[in-house]
Amino acid sequence: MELLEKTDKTDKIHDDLLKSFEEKIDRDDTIEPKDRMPDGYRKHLIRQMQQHAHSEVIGMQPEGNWITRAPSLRAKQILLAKIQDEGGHGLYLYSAAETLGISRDEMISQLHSGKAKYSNIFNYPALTWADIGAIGWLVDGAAIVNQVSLQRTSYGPYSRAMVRICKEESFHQRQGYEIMAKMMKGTKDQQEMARDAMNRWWWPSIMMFGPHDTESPHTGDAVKWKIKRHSNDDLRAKFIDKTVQQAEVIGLTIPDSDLKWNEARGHYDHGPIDWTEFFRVIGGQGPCNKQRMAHHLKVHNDGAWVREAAEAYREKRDKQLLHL
Ligand code: BYC
Repeated sequence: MELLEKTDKTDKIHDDLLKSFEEKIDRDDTIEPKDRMPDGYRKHLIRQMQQHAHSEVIGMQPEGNWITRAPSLRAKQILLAKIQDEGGHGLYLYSAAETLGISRDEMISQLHSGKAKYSNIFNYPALTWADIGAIGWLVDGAAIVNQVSLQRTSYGPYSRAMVRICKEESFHQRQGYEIMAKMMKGTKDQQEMARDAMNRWWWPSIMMFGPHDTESPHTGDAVKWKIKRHSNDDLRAKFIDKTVQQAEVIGLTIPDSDLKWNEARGHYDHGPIDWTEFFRVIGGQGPCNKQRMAHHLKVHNDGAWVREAAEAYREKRDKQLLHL
């Protein structure tokens, strides 16, 4: 009886907490780190936010490959600033994810073990300077559409990180578009390079939004908890609609013969996406997965002394503060 009463009481507390969480979600209040939240909500966010943070940091690699080969000092300065921004985005997101009770070490170790994912797109190589244009225009362009929607996500720290990130992303998208526009006005070889980059980056970019809604296992909970404000397919359609027009302006053709305006839907219809390729790439078998992870691991290990020094400094400062 004693035990039963206790359980009833515990159940009641649990129900009340769940009710107050759900009411906050219904009112469009943000959920903050010290608020009680269902375990599933916390786990869902830890998975998505760390995937997002890892994407920002791994995404520095294909672009970093071109810093020493940028065609002008201006282009090099812009590229450096952009890559530095991506590192900063990773830091905002790791810090925001830490508020959910996971440490940065644990996130990095999940990345290294393959338990945590990062965006499919960063497993493709940046072969020419036009690829830097395509990454800025298409990859950042797709990321912005997703991130503008995430500005209204229900978890406060994630939402606020997105607001800061979006301000920087629009500059990234423009720098990529500018490179592509310039190349399309250049020599025949430069135009060919731009077309080749467009052809290679288009399909992986539209895969960035994730599987179709009917095949997306996490969308149900994400929409219920207002983590996602728009579905994968809605965001993909938004990106395609605006990018088709931008491509036309600079004389590039989207490599999809099925692409057609659908008056009834108010969106472009597109051809079938190769999901076998998508799952192969996110499963570790893309063209650059091994290289990306080996590089991350090496730099992480090389940087161990920096973390140790920072930790020793923190301990020393904490001791000094205690004696004040
Ligand atoms: N890549 O049920 P679903 C940047 C996985 S960086 C890899 O739809 P969800 C930049 C998904 O994780 C910013 N995996 O999942 C940086 C799940 O597998 P698990 C990039 C993907 O979470 C440098 C399974 O497929 N943006 O801008 O509801 C230079 C089923 O999917 C992907 C982000 O990281 C993918 N594309 O929705 C330039 C966005 N898609 O976890 C630029 C943050 C799906 O069960 N993430 N999967 O093993 C999100 O918004 C959401 O997680 C997604 C997927 C829309 C991607």
